[in-house]
Amino acid sequence: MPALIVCMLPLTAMAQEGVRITDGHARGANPKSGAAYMVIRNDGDRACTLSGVETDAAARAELHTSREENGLMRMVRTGPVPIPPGASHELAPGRDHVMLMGLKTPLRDGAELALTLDLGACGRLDVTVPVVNTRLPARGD
Ligand SMILES: [Cu+2]
Repeated sequence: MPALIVCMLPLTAMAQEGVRITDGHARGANPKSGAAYMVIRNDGDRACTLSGVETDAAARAELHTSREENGLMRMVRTGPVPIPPGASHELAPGRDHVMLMGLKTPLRDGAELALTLDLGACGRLDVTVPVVNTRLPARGD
């Protein structure tokens, strides 16, 4: 029996080696949409590329960035985002973020949001972030 477990573990363990997230949180903008934020740190020796995000919690999850145009904050799709070894990339209000569209249920404080990050050559990373609606940003999404 122990041999079987040893054989199965590396598949998932290797995909995530050296990559971790900190400061993850999410909040709703309205009942149908919201955003998720986190710092993705690459402590491995492989070049990672944040290429996409998936979730069962919403119809769509996209990588967005916020930028100012003519005095207005606008959101546009972004990515893929390179995260070289030793680097980190911040998804934060008013900057890059995971946009959630078509939420199946509104994001309520205390709930947890499960996401899968597609990190290119670094594989896929399952993360869970808490919903904190009161953590309001300065501007944008
Ligand atoms: Cu957005």
